[in-house]
Amino acid sequence: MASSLKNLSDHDPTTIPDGSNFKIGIVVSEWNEEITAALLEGAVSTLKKHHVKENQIQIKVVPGSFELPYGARIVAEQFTPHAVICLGCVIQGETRHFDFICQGVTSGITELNLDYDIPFIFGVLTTESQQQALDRAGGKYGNKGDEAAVTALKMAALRTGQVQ
Ligand code: DLZ
Repeated sequence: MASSLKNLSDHDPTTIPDGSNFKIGIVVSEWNEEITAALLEGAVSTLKKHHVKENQIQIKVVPGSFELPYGARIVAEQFTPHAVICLGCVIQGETRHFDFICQGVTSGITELNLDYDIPFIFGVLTTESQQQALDRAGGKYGNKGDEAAVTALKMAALRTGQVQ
């Protein structure tokens, strides 16, 4: 059966801005590390593919997705990047903790976007199972880390007036 789900890594390379002159911050959470490490790998390799050099990427690690907004603020203030990518993975458990973490990280990242003149990218998987997360972290639906990196480059270009 054909799936209507988008592969998160499918992009037209001609529409992706060159990253040579961008500094990109990444904040990644330790919870569900198997998944978040794959998101990080996807994000970094996509940035490098589009000419962001290693010394133009700053990576900070936080304990859980709930801490991503604070970590992103620290990266924004200390590294003055053109964009900050937030990577995490929240998997539904038996309690409502999932809802509160998702709500906290979503509104936290939204507020950062409005408070700073820097785009903060939402690269957080919110899934019902570990398998759904694996499918989106280098599995059959691509890698949300790639997608977040492409979004960061597009938003950095928008911010600096380089939009095609
Ligand atoms: C506590 C918790 C739980 C239950 N689940 C997740 C999760 O699936 N993904 C995630 O990134 N973090 C989880 N956390 C940790 C919270 O994000 C946070 O680190 C703690 O509540 C401490 O503030």
